Amino acid sequence: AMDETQIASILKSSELYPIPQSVKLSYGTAGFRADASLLESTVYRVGILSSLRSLKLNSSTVGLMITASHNKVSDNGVKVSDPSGGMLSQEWEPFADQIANASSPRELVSLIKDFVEKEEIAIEKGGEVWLGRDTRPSGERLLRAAEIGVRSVLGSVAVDVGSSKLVLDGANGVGGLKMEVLIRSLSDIDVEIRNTGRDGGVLNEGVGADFVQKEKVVPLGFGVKDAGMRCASFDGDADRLVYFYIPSESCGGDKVELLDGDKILSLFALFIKEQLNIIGDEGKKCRLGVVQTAYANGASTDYVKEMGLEVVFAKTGVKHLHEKAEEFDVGIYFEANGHGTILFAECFLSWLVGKQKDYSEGSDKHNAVSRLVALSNLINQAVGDALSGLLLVEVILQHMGWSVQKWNELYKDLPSRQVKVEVLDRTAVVTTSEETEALKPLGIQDAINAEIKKYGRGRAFIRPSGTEDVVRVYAEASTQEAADSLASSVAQLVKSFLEMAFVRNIL
Ligand code: G16
Repeated sequence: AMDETQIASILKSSELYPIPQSVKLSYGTAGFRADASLLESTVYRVGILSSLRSLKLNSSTVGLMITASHNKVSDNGVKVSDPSGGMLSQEWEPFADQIANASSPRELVSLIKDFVEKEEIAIEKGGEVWLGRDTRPSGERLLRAAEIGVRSVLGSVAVDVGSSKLVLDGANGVGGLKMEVLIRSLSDIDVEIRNTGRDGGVLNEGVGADFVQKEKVVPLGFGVKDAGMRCASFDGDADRLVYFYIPSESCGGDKVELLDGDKILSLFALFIKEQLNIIGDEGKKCRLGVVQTAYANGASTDYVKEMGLEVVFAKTGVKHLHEKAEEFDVGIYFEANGHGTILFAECFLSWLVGKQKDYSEGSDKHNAVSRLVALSNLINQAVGDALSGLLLVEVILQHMGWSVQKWNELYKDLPSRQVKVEVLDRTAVVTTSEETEALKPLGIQDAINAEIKKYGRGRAFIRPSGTEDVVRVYAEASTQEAADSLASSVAQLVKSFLEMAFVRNIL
């Protein structure tokens, strides 16, 4: 049966897709077909149906295809296929008709509720629906509606099996402009670039990777119309990269689901580890390691450790991470802010190239080795850059058949908060080499520790910025409210300890 949260989720998302007046739709010869402008609410509802169908069949994969086949381009349609690949069981067609024509969110929910009970569907397990579309211009918008429908059945995942469009925020900087040039020579990736600076937008103002990562809100030029889309942000000089998407439940709010440098690192680590596993015993000998900073979300560190990888910590600043990553055969480093890359040791790379000759072409091992060699050529091993990082994320997602949402599920970030404190003299703060503890001002670390103790999974540190006149505070805890409160009490400590230190200096 459906619980309150589930009901609320469908009620909320269905508000986004009101049914057009005076249309009567029926699941015909090949699903629903109509003028594309009438179909958003229908496709959204078929998304819900597809999740239920998957759940009914023990979470097997169900397909949802958006096409009006031979009909004119302004038409579109939606049909569902069962896990066998054949058409949706005809027994479900009457239910499809009923929900497609439900006149209000309440009626929709009540039809779904009755059906779930009648069919004895265990709705809490989570289903899986693969989405596809043809080349019709209305396809993308409808695919978004289908995705929202699928996910409004909580726990269900929608996998976009086409190479769907990426929307890039260029931070009104140099990266967006260069990306425009780069994508002209790429056929396998579809990118729409916004905030190129040409429309008068200001560099890094309300846009860009730093803004999105720190504030966790949508950059200018993005909004609820982009809900569910795979989006990415560069920073002003295009050496940072973060991904994000606007959750469908946001209904006009400005919050984003952020996939930061830690998530990018985790995706890269997973992919490389998989290739090494395919290579077998010899591959497993490779020393694959990860370098993070104190800013790394605790959940990401746990995730890579569980994968069996070695994790070391470095001081903020890519130059410090780079140095430590060089100690591995394959060293992946990323700052949470999206700065990072992957380094291949010379001798390991020549070993890989040698193996490429040993293994027979087309074999699994040959493919795995070739993927790693290609990766080493694609990624910028000098210091990393957002363009090559983005291309690598895109190929891995395509290789896995993953949506940005599926990628985001690798682990769930612990809630965190970063704030900066303007101080008279930031050099009064001196930290240990990994920046996790403050050595000066004397006594401040004990005071911070006492605050941390008050919170479940609490963690916090302070460090003087290396780029502006502030002291930075990072806090993490089991809820967002707790992380916010820990950050603000540590910020308060910074203020009072630094004022005292300043006064003492003058006296
Ligand atoms: C620079 C470094 C980054 C570092 C950041 C930290 O970023 O290149 O590796 O994470 O500074 O800044 P702060 O010390 O102020 O916290 P960017 O993007 O400004 O070159």
